[in-house]
Amino acid sequence: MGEADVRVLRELRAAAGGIGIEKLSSCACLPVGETRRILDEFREAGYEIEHHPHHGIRLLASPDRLIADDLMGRLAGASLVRDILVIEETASTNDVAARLGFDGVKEGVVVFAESQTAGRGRLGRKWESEPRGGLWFSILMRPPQPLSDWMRLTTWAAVGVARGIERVTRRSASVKWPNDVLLDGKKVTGILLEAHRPNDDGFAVVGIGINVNQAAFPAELADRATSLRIAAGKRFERMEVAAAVLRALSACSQEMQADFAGIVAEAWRRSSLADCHVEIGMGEHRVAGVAEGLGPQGELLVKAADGVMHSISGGEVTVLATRQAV
Ligand code: BT5
Repeated sequence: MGEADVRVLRELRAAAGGIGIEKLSSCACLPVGETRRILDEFREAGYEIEHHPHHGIRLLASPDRLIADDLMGRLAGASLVRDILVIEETASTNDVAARLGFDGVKEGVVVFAESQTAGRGRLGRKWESEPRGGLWFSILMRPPQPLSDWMRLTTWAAVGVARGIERVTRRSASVKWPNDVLLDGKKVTGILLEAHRPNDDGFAVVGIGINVNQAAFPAELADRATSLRIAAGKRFERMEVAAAVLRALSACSQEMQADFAGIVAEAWRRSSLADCHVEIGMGEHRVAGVAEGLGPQGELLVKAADGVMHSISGGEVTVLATRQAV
């Protein structure tokens, strides 16, 4: 897909009610014949395009396939994203992004895969990545801040994804510390932050898995996982979800530079943990107490029964009792 194709798509989307071929061509700065040829190519590629005698040309649906140029064309102003790669199948998009990082590629590349054969969560856990069922992607970043600040990226990603999901579903999304986004109390997104420091010029890979159109999950996940489709009762165009999420992440990234405390405050407002009695497992180590807030880097503040405040930077949270029950 070239620049002209992206322009035609953009004009078609802007004119949702339909547009005549002459107007479409002039808006896209193309001769009419060239526009017609591009429209034919789109139809062959799976875009549903109607040519109505009164309304003119209308884009009815885009293919259920991620197309890098189409996605990029929907991201005007999203400064976070410099380039998009779409791979049909790979083991894990985090590995692909890490390879780019080791090769010295600049930050801002987003790697999507339609299918992951070894999608993973934290501690090597399996991440279910149904082919074309969701959005499986990784963002290559080179944060200028010291390594100790990089954990902020998980909070940033959780807030950005929650905002993007809300925008497309119109349902409120919560954040479960540290790396989950929930709809209706069930996990719809998992985030995997991996830091690489081959030398002083290190990089971070933020891996994000968003369940979009799955109708069901394997039995062991069925009561804990959800998709946008299950939560909202309809299918979503995955590129539209991807664009909304990347735009939200980009806006959040700018806010984060100026005011990370604001992002942390939003993560806490969205948190399903506020004032809950929780237990955090960190390997063999466990801390129990009341979740009282998030610290300046996004760490969870838990007040134990002996009054000691613990600041925890990662782990597995179990809610022992909700606010009402404490
Ligand atoms: C996570 O780990 O939630 C991070 C998941 C990150 C996935 C993305 S996809 C793109 C990129 N490439 C990768 O290889 N990974 C990233 P954690 O908090 O450890 O949660 C893992 C647990 O979530 C599993 O043990 C399951 O219980 C559950 N789970 C697995 N697949 C799921 C899914 N599709 N939806 C909801 N929950 C799932």
